[in-house]
Amino acid sequence: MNAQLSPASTNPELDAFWMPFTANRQFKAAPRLLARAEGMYYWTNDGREVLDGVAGLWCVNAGHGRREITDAVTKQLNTMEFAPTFQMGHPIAFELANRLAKIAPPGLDRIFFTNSGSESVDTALKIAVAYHRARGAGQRTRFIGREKGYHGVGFGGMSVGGMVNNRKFFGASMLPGVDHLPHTLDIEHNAFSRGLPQWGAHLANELERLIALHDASTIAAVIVEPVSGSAGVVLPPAGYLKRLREICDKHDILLIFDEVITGFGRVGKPFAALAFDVTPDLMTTAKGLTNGAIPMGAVFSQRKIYDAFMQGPENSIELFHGYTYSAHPVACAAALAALDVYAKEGLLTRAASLSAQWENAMHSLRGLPHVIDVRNYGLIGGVELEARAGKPGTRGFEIFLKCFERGVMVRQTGDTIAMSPPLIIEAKQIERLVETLAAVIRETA
Ligand code: PXG
Repeated sequence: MNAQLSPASTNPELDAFWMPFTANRQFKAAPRLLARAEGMYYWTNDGREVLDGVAGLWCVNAGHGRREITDAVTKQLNTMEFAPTFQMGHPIAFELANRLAKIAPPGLDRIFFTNSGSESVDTALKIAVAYHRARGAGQRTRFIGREKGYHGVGFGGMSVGGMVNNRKFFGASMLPGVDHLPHTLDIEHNAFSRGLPQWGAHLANELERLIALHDASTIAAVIVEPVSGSAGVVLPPAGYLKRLREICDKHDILLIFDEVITGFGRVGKPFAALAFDVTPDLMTTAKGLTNGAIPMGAVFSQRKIYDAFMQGPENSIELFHGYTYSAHPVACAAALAALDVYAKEGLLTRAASLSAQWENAMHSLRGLPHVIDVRNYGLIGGVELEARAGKPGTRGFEIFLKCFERGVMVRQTGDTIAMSPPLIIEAKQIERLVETLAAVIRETA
């Protein structure tokens, strides 16, 4: 193929980096470059201060530039930059797993390390299938995901995910045998709910329908985010997750919570499973695990699942799965230091004490032009705007851009603005975040 090359761009030094989940041409024509970060703030390459309303990308839970993490990483790099964990080990990998087991939801005390949320999801899906096989139910290979779900970008995560744009470009290149629950976003019934919506627990009963269709004996696991972030902040109706748990138990189906964004304090407890008092069989995490400083993910597993693999000859590998960088020593050091900071500053529960103020701040946006819903839980907020006729997403993008110009970083998904600030945020900064967003919403009306 001798395709035509793209035309010369205005910023050729930006051309080589094919940016992820980005409108590359638009970005490169008017780049937004971040150069430095400290505490609650970024600074752009031209020195402007920007309040971080999204913890980087839902990951910098303890705020930016934490010396404790920098020092731990530096020390580890100077001591041992890499060590394999296939048929070998190094002490802080075990130390980290033990530390995580202590803050985990009940029973989830076996930890498998990955390098990202996407890898955590694919790992959990594989563990689910291999678990059933290990106990003689090898026909259980189906997964049930949910519409609007986001579980990363691996083939597994994409297949159980339910965001149309993340799927449609890849056609039928999906895992076979996946079905989806309906999503739980219902603005008609639940607009402007404070915290969890009261309507919609019955949507969990749709799982019974899917089980009746496929038969329980073919289904390995159900995977959901307790709170969806990427789809624009979708909350579980009160009682919904408990109902999912009951149905999974009844049919011997594993329940996987994808806690990549809800993990490590975002919802006022260390994990959403604890906040909602519903314990999954497997739990995927990443992001806040290292405060975003070094890539790392972890899958938390019920002990019964781990134990099911520990059979057969003792010299046989029980799970043929892992990554070169599973439990990378530098990532382990970063995670241990992040956990220390979280513990010392009470950050894994701080969102609970801020959530009333956060909720009021979010709901103060009600009544502004085109605001059709406000959703909040813990330190998560979503503001949904009416789409412009024939131009979905343009209003949301304009608001995102204008907020950035005014020194506040938010996230935009379609016409929803999502916020998830570092858990160190102070009252004044919540005010600034919301006041800026309000001004921009008025201006864009
Ligand atoms: N599961 C969930 C629930 C996530 O939110 C992933 C898996 C994948 O993680 P990795 O580390 O592979 O990217 C995610 C990622 C947003 C946004 O703006 C959210 C994510 C990533 C990028 C942007 O909402 N979540």
